[in-house]
Amino acid sequence: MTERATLGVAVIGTGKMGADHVRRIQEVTSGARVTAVVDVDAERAKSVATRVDGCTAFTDPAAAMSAADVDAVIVASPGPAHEAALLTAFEHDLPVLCEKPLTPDAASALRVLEAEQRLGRRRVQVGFMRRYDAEYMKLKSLLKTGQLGRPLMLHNRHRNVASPPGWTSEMLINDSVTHEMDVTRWLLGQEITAVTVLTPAPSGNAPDGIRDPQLVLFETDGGAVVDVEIFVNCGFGYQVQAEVVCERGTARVGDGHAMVTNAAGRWGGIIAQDYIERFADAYDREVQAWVDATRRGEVTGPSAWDGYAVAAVCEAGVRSLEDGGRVAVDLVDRPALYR
Ligand code: NAD
Ligand code: ISE
Repeated sequence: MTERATLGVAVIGTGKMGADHVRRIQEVTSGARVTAVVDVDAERAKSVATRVDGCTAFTDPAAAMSAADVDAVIVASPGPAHEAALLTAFEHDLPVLCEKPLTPDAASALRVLEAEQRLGRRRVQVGFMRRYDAEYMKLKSLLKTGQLGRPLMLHNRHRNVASPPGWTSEMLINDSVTHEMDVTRWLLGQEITAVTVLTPAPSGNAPDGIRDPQLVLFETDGGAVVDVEIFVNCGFGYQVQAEVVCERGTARVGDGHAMVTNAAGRWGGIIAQDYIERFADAYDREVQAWVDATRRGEVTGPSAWDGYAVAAVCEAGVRSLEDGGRVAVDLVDRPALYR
C-alpha cells in the first residue's frame, strides 16, 4: 500500500484536549498537519487557527469535513456531540480519532457501530490513550508472556486534583472510570460482565452533592475481579496506578518513581497535576500511531466496539450508583467487523 502524503487533519473542538492535539500535530507528530479547526465558539476556533499556517477556522463540523484539504478528523468536542460528528465523518468516508467517550450511552454507541458496519470497514479509533502509555504497554507485554500465570485481580487507583465545575456523581463513572473499563478489557482480554459501586461518606473537599470518592468493582467473563478507587477531588495530584495480581506474582505501574530525591531528612518525588502532563507521551504515541496507520490506509487501536463495550459498562455502573447493588452488563454480540 502506498503511503499518503502529509495528512490534512481537522480538529473538532478546540478546548483543553483539542487545543493540545493541535499543538501536538504541529510540533510533535510527523506526517500530518492541521488544516481545519472547528468550535461552536467561533472566537476560540479563530484564536487556535491563527497560530497555525494554512489552517481554516469553522463553526460547523460538516463544513470542515467537506474542505478539500481535510483527509482525517480528530473529534475532541464534548461526548454528546460525538455521534453527529462521527456520522458526518462516515458520510465523507474520513478516518477519525475520537476522544473518549465514543458516545455518552450504549444506544448511541450502537448506532455508530451500525453506521460503521454499513461502510463495511473500520473508520474509527477511540482515544483510550492508556494503551499507548509506556508503563501500561510494559504491563500488557508481561501479561502476554504468561510468566506470572493467570491474572486473578486488578487493583486501580485514579485520582484527580479537583473536579471541574458542573461535575456530577455519575461523571466519576462516565468520564473517569471509562479509562479503567478499557484498561481492564485490554489488559486482561476479557469482557466486564457486572459492576458494583460502593460509596463512602463523601470527602469534605468534594463539591456539595457529589459522591466522591467511589469504589467501583468489575467482574469479568474470565473470572477476574477488578477494583477501581476513583477520587476526583483528592487535592494533591493526578495519580493513575494499576497492579495486577496473578497466580505466580504481581506487577504494578504508575508509582511515578521516575526520580526520587533525598534531601533534608526526607525522600520523595513529584506528582503530576493533570492528565496532559502525566499522559503526555501516551497522547503523542497515540496520535502518531493513528497518523501512521491512516497514511497506510489502515485503522488500528481501540475500535468503535471497544467504545460501545465501555458505554455498556458505564450504564451498568451508573445504575449501580443510583440503585445500589450489583448490576449485570448488557452487551450485544460482537459483530464480525470487530472480531
Ligand atoms: P473542553 O470543554 O475543554 O472543550 C470542548 C470544546 O468543544 C469547547 O471549546 C466547546 O466550545 C467545543 N464544542 C462543544 N460542542 C461542539 C460541537 N458540537 N462542535 C464543535 N465544537 C464543540 O473539553 P475537553 O476537556 O477538551 O474534552 C473534550 C473531549 O476529550 C471529551 O470527549 C472528553 O471526554 C475527552 N477527554 C479525554 C481525555 C483523555 O485523557 N483521553 C482527557 C480529557 C478529556
Ligand atoms: C478526563 O475526561 C479524562 O479522560 C482523564 O483522563 C481522567 O483522569 C479525568 O478524570 C476525566 O475527567
